[in-house]
Amino acid sequence: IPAVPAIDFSQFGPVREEPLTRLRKVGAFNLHRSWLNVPHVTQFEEADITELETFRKAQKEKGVKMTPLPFIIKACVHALKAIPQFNASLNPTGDALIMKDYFHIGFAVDTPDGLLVPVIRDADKKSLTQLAQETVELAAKAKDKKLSPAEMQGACFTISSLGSIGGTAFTPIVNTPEVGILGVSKASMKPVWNGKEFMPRLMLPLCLSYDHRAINGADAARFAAVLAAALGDIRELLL
Ligand code: CAO
Repeated sequence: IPAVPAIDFSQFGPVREEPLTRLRKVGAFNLHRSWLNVPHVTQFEEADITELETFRKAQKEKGVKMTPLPFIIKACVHALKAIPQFNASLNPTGDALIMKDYFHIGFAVDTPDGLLVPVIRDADKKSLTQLAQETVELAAKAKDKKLSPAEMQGACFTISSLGSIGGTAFTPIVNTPEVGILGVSKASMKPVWNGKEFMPRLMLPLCLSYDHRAINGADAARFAAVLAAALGDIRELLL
């Protein structure tokens, strides 16, 4: 790769040098490695979460703190079961897929020192309430630098939710050796045509990046559609 030339920025104005934390250095290395190794494609989708939001708010009124994240984790498990190519890793020689029969889901947590990705083990065996509690506990541990190495290993698929901050879409980088990552942006009210009229619906932007060596575009479009359908009608998750 052509090197970026070193520049003395002080010739343009005052500067300060701030060393990167160890975590940010490790993160930068992993992101760069993935960016260089993986042919990335990002599939965009929108989920109508109007009904989900009504249910979530009702739970909140009963005292259960629940953001959209536990619903998204459940929907991802549902989609991984429906399209198992996403629950896989390429073997080291790149000529076979290692299919996984477990469902561990990582989620990105923004901490002052950098990005951490704690992992919810066996997310398929956990209720929404358990997932809600566990995400809150793991995010708090990440922010307090108390995650053990085991709590950051073994993910099948990662979720990066920037929805509480904003944005309409972004293109997340796959957390190799996983083959897919779901970016979630901020839900917003939009006029949606129901065949007769425009209705105000709460729409959640989904951005699914994937390793195009392991997954073809049609499967990615199916995965995103399954996710959107499950978030649009959470009864799908009972099937
Ligand atoms: N759209 C609209 N609102 C959303 C939303 C979305 N997609 N996602 C969350 N919100 C709301 C929540 O519902 C909550 O509001 P209420 O209290 O009214 O319910 C509020 O935003 C704050 O949510 P939160 O941030 O406390 O919780 P979370 O479960 O959404 O996220 C965590 C937890 C750990 C994922 C988040 O704190 C975080 O660190 N996100 C950053 C991840 C990141 O940096 N990714 C980039 C990786 S690539 O560089």
